[in-house]
Parts: sequence; C-alpha cells; structure tokens
Amino acid sequence: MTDIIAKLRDESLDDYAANESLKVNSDFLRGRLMEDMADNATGAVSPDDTQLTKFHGFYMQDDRDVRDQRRKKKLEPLYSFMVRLRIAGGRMSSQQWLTLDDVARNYANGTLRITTRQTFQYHGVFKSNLRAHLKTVNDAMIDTIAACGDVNRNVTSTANPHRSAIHRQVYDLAAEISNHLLPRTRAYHEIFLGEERVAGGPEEVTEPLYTQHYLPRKFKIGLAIPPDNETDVLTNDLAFIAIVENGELKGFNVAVGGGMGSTHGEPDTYPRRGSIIGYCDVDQTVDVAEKVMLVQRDNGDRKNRKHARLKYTVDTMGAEGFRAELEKYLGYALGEERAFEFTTTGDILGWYQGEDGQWHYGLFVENGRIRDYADDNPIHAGMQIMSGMREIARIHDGDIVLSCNQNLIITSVKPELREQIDGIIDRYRMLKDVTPLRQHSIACVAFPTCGLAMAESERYLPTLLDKFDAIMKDAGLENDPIIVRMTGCPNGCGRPFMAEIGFVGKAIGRYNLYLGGDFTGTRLNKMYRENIDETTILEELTPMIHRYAKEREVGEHFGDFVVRVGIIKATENGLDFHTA
Ligand code: SRM
Ligand code: SF4
Repeated sequence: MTDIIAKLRDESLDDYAANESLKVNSDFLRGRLMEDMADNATGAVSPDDTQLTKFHGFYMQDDRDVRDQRRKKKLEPLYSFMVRLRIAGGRMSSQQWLTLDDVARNYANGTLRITTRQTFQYHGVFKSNLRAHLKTVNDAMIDTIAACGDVNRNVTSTANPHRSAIHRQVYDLAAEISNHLLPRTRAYHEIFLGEERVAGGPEEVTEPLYTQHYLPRKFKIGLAIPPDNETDVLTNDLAFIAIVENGELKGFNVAVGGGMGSTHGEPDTYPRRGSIIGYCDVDQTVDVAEKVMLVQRDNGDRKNRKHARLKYTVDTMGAEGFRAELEKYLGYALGEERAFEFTTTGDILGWYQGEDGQWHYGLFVENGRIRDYADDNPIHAGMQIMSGMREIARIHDGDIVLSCNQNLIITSVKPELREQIDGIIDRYRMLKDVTPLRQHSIACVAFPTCGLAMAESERYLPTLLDKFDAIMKDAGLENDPIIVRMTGCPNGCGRPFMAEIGFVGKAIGRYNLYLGGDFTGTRLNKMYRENIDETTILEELTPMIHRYAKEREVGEHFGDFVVRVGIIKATENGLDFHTA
C-alpha cells in the first residue's frame, strides 16, 4: 500500500472531492446499481450511481431537444444512456461489426458514433434495454468496462494495424496496455451479465492497481508511429511515440501531461500538450504505462476535480520532478528522448496498399456518425452509411478499424472484393464530395445528448464547412487541407485546441475562435476572438484565408502561416493559453 493510499485510509474524506468517498463506499463500483436496474418506475438511476455507471462505460443523459417541452408537461426528462465501448486501437472483425450494428438497431437510436478515441458510442439506450445491450456486445467479445470513469480509458493506436509489421506490433502493445490496466472488480459481470457474486478478496487482490480509491480523474494513453500522428498522441495523459530504426521497433519516447479540458474564464484550467520526459524500450512499455498511472494515482489532486488530471500533476511537480518520481516507481532510469518527426494528423483515405501489398480502404465518415439519412436531409441527403457498411461487413472477412479522426478503415481487402466495395460505396451514396478541408475536420457530439454542451457542434459544423469550402474555392485552395475542429464547450472532446482553426462553443450560436495550432499535432492554438457568431466568423476568416493563399510560403500550412505573419502568437504549452 502506498503512503498516499494509507493516508487516505486514515483521513476523513470530507475535505476531498465528493467522488472520492463515493468510490471508496461503492463496494468496488457496485453501489446501488443492482437495485437501480430493477427499478422500473423511472428511466434514471440514483444520483450517486450516475457517477459509478461511468466506470462501467455508460452515462445517463436526457434528450435536450425535448427538455423544456417535457418540463411543461410535468414529465421527467427523457432519460436514456450513452454507452461507450472499449475497443483498444479501434479494431474489430466484420462479424463483430455486424453485431454492433444489430445492437444499434435493437437497443439504441439506430446510429453508431465513431468517437475521437477510436471506439463506438451508442446514444438513446433506455434503462430497460441496458442489460440486453451490454450482454449482446459482450457475447461478441467486446465490453464497455472502463470506457469512462476515473480509470485508464480506451487506449488509442495506429488507425491500421495491418499496414506493416511495426503497425501490428504497436497495436498489440496498445491492446496489452489496455488489458493490463483494466479494473479487476467483478461488479460489471455481476450487475449486467448475471455472474454470481463470490466472496470478495482483500483490496490488494480485488483491485491491485487502482485500490478502492481508483484514480483522481480519467486517464488516457495513446501510441503513434511517426511520421503519422493520427492519434493526436500529445493530447493524452501518457503518450508513446514509436522509435523505429533500420526497420525495427526499438522503443518509445514517453510524453506525459497532455489534455484538452478547460473552463471558460478559469485561467487555472488549460489545455496542455504532453511533455516528452524520456525514452523506454519496447519491453518496458507496459511497465512504464502502469507506473505513470500509479504516480498519478498517488500524486493527483483528489480535492479539486478541475485540477485532478495528470497535466496539473506534471505542472505541479515539474516535468523533471515527475520523471524522477516515475523512475523511483520503475526502479530504473528512462533513456533520453530520441529524434522523431510528425508530418500529419490525418488518416489515409481511399484505397492504399500496406507493406505486404494488401489493400486497405479509408472511408471518410463526417463527424463519425454512422447512420442512414433520409433523402430530404439538408446536409447528408440519402447517404446510407449504416446499411452500406453492413453490406460491406457481410462480404469482407478482414478487420474494420475506427480512427481518432472519426473515420474507419476497411483493412486487408481481398483484391477481388475491391470493385464490389466501390460499388457498395456508390450505391449507398456513402461519400459525398469531400474536400481536404472537410476530410481534416472533427466535431464533437454536443447537442442533443451531451449534458455539457453550450453550443451545437456535430449538427452544425457540416453547414459551416459548406461555407468555408466556398471561401477556399474562391481563394483557389479547394485542394488544400486546413485542420478545423469544433466542440460545443471547452472540455475539448474534438481536440479543438490542437487545430489550425478551432471553434469552441460559448452559447447557442456563439463560439470562441482559436488559431495557430500546427498541422502535425505538436502545437496548441490560442484564442483569437471570443464569443462570435457565424457572420463574424466568416468576416474574420475570409480575408485571412485569401491572404494565406497569396502570401504563404511553399508547403506552409495555415496554422504556421498565421503565427509567422503575426496574426496570433504561438502558445507556450497551455500555460499562457488564456492570455492573448
Ligand atoms: Fe469527452 C466529457 C464525448 C473525447 C474531454 N465527453 C464528455 C461527455 C461524456 C459529457 C459528460 O461528461 O456528460 C461527452 C458525451 C457526449 C455524448 O453525448 O456523446 C463526451 N468525448 C466525447 C466523445 C464522444 C467526443 C466525440 O465527438 O467523439 C469522445 C469519446 C472518447 C472515447 O471514446 O473515449 C470524447 N473528451 C474526449 C477528448 C479527446 C481525446 O481523448 O482524444 C477529450 C480531450 C482530451 C482530454 O481528456 O483532456 C475529452 N470529455 C472531456 C472532458 C474534459 C476533461 C478535463 O480534463 O477537463 C469532459 C468533461 C469531464 O470529464 O468533466 C468530457
Ligand atoms: Fe460535450 Fe463539450 Fe465534449 Fe462536446 S466538448 S461532447 S459539448 S463535453
């Protein structure tokens, strides 16, 4: 038992964040969930248990589009759950795809949502459907354990493990880290899958890594293989950057303290890009992941949840101090950082061949929403992405992989199926004209399900991009990418603070505009204008884009351009994020 855990044991938890006693008193994440599941009088679960369900991968939400209407009718909000799967590296078989598609149709709102962390979310799952939902997913060898909550979340990795032997090796490590850091409590299996409870062991056995205190806050790990940074790896609490020499995976640079979340008007909260603190060999990777997590377990701020992420622990200890503490836990020193270079955060879209000549297809999915749209849908008229993918999964026997850019990759396609897949994509109108600008865009979910949204995001960005596409065309830039990301609030789920152009919701129809992130995911952006509406957004950006077209240097990306010509200053790792 570490000093901090012993200290917490001896102290009253009254001075700590409310979630701390909740975790300790939850009987290893069971709470009253068994009773809540049996209570048919309400679609909700009790307030304390809404925190616990997160550890099991689902969140209680209500449909914000109908909130007022229901309040007027004196009805309880239309409660349902968002269910998030744990799929390390986003990889699944076609067979699993078909099951997950069934689950969306039978137990959720008929859509699948690729998240910015390479997994699926379901929306609109009613309490009465939860157990059947989780059981069906579980039967397909996938679960939702630790997809949310104060634990290690879905581990992100290269968008295509079949691209080369190194990609496969890195993916395997991501899966191993994910399994190694899983909570061990059987609460999930008992409450949702009907497993009989056997007498609990001591804490050291039941939850050897987490203890009954779990982590101070969520914890995220990502891996990337330069020059690709499609996982946006430096936004993770812990990032592993692969070092490949002479065609061999040697090890990883280790970066700590990335994170996006901030609160409007609270300068003590800020997005931060991970700091590289050293290097580890391949066979040390899982150990380093565990020990970084334990240093955070024991040193993270458990009194103030807004200050509890690893990034604040790193800033409190200093990167060097953090490394020294980590090395005590490891019992050995990290190596020194090795040279690497990122060139992109994008996915490869369309057909391409891997190292062994196999074919893969990257499919652009706008904001990750997989569904069938009606013919009169104003933005995605007639696109049948869900049915098309079902058709593809029926004939394709390789893997399908989700990406952190909310796209998907159909991997290792038999050559004779290529034409058929092209035919399906065409027939189901799965792709509309997609400019490089749109291909590099991300929007978070926001309304109507996200309880924290202040403005629209997924439902609005496509319309705004139609207007940007026109401006880009006018400026002769229709073939150029700019990374545009939007979120409905400053929690940063679409990683807007790493975008070349970031929009962060402030109120309905109003956004803060951020500029100056780079194309490769290594520099944070900075606020340029606060609380502006669409008219002002277009007024601000139109001349800037035209100027970029005229004055850019060869190969210069928009984010670098606005910094070079002095439109915005580069940010010093988030610490000066709130100052212009
Ligand atoms: Fe997130 C909370 C959606 C990736 C930072 N995030 C939420 C919740 C659960 C809202 C809530 O707490 O009630 C959102 C559910 C919306 C809905 O209706 O579905 C939500 N986050 C998402 C997803 C689905 C966005 C998307 O459009 O894809 C992503 C799911 C990831 C996954 O599969 O695990 C998602 N969230 C992220 C990321 C990006 C990443 O991890 O690469 C971030 C920024 C990185 C980071 O963690 O700092 C992120 N989400 C947050 C935060 C701010 C955390 C903080 O440190 O302050 C919150 C709010 C919180 O935790 O209090 C949040
Ligand atoms: Fe919700 Fe904010 Fe995350 Fe968007 S960024 S999904 S609005 S919490």
